[in-house]
Amino acid sequence: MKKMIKIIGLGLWLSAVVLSNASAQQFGKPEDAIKYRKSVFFVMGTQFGQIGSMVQGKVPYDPKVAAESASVVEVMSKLPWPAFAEGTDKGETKAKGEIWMEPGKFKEAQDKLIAETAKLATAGKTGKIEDLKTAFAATAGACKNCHDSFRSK
Ligand code: ASC
Repeated sequence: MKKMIKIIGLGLWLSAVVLSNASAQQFGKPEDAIKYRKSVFFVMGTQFGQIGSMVQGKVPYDPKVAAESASVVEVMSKLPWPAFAEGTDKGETKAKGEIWMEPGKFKEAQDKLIAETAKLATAGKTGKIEDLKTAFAATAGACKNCHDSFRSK
């Protein structure tokens, strides 16, 4: 029992570290913020693509790999947002001005992605490809929803 409380305590502490770190991230230069968020999206997209290949039958389903990828996607989904700081709308970026003109709508799209990737991580842990398929489609919908409004082609 004591051990369980310790483990739960550690889990809460780790979540707090990840969340506070995600929200407190600071950048020296606008181009660093742009590079950071693009790096996060690149890792997220690569790991998500790995799950996509499995649910689309392009590569054999490996439950362990899929579960790990889904967990990485879940963590990544929390990280890019502070990097859309004021003054980072220009440069090597496809970010649309709407991000800064409609912050409420942008925040909603972030929250939707974070919620869907949490479900993706849960689905990854069931070891059932059907669960993964459903969660993959919902997460892809959240990606697309945000890209349609906030990323230029
Ligand atoms: C992916 C990926 C995206 C989304 C998006 C969904 O695999 O890299 O950006 O899915 O294409 O429509």
